[in-house]
Amino acid sequence: MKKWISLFFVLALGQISFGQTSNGHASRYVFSPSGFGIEKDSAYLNVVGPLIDFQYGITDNLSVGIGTPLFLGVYGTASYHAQISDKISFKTGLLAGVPTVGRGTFLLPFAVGTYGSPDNQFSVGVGYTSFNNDDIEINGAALNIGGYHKMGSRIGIVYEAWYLPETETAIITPNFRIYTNRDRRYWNFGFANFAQRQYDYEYAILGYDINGDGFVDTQDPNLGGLAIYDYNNPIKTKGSWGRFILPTITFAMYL
Ligand SMILES: [Ca+2]
Repeated sequence: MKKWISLFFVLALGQISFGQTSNGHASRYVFSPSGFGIEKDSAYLNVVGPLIDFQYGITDNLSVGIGTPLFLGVYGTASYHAQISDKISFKTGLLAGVPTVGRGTFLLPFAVGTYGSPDNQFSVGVGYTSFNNDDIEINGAALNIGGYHKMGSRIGIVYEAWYLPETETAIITPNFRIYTNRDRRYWNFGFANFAQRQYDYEYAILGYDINGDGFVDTQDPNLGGLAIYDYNNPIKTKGSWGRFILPTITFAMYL
């Protein structure tokens, strides 16, 4: 993954071009970014449920942001974006955060490439999530795709999907996006489908406890008694997808 990210860096730095244009809310799907950026001095607030995020364009190629997930922590972001060719845009950045209470760090370096125009675009992104505190350490790749397709002057379809290979978790969220002119808000109405691979475990039978002292007395099931399993050696058997679906309303508001 790190190799890929450095490769993207090299590709981007080698082909910097200016004159990035964007219209509408082209730089962001629901949560994930696109390769398009926001213009200099442009700012917006992105509200995804309990996650509140503020982004500001320092120059036409550099953006910074600050955000909080559920007020459990606070993070800062910095990203660089460039238009590489007529149809290809690129963004790379870092999200780094700390919890509000206790010690720990959260890091998410990411890179995303986008094909298309602000009105009709598709992105592929890679990231590496790293969460560490005194108790937990979670590290792993994060792969995502996203897209936006304009359907009318005030409506479009926006979607994104994530896959975290480490935990075999997938998130898919399709939405309608509606623009309200008066308050300059981009509303996303849709649902989020969370799916995680889960496994059933089987345990080998060690034997049967006839006198109820917790120890195996016999291997013969015909003698009665309680089955004692080898809980220390579970055998992973078939997998299935555990899933749940939530309706979602999110919005971005330009300031
Ligand atoms: Ca016994």
